[in-house]
Amino acid sequence: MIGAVGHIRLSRPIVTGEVEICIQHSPSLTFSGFVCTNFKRFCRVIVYFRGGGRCRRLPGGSLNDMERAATAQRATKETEIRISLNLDGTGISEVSTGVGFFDHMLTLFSAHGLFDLTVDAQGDLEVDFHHTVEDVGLVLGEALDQALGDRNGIQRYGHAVVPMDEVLTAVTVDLSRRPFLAFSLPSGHVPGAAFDTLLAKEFFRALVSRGGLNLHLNVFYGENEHHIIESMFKASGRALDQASAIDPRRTGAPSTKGAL
Ligand SMILES: [Mn+2]
Repeated sequence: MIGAVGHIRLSRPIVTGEVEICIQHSPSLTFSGFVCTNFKRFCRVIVYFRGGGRCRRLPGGSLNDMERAATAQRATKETEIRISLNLDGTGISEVSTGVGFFDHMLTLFSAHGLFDLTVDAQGDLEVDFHHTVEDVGLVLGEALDQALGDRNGIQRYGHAVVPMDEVLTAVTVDLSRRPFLAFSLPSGHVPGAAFDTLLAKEFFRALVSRGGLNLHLNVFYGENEHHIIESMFKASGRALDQASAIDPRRTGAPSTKGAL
């Protein structure tokens, strides 16, 4: 019965986090028509019912369809950035960083991760791409962390192996809140493009540090710089989509510690 209910009205607005509601169970009680409002960030509502004097969690009673989205921004003397991210989107993006190739990569990330993404970045491109790329990574990490909320109920791990013509890349992610980046290129690879793998590494390093994730990028082989970086962004999108997805069987933290 509860599993079919998408929304529930609460007597007061929820800020964020986990809320447990105990409902007096009666045969005549109907849940349709309840509407939840004031959800600005992800909240998990767990519905219990009272039967036989005890309050019990209903199987499938977690209502997970609350919005998992966030907007983050940052303004310094080097860059001004605003990013909105919806984890449960459809891959729609509007990206403007002033760096064509970077826009192309972030668009791929959104499309293959099925994230809705808006990126508005103005950076000191007269210097070079570095500040803009790194700061977009920081702000995207911030938005990701916010959108994930308490990280309860998520898959936590994700991986994707993605080819791009002659390149094959594997990305593995753990949304552990333990920032770590492993970044491995084919041996002997020499970075060589206006937007090269060293710059891509700066982006991922920033994303990892603010997003609170462990990210392993392994390029097995391939030589074209554009292809290598593209495979990284595509695979990262897919792996992050998997790791951030809600597993309906999981009601708490995806860790035996009890919290991430
Ligand atoms: Mn391309």
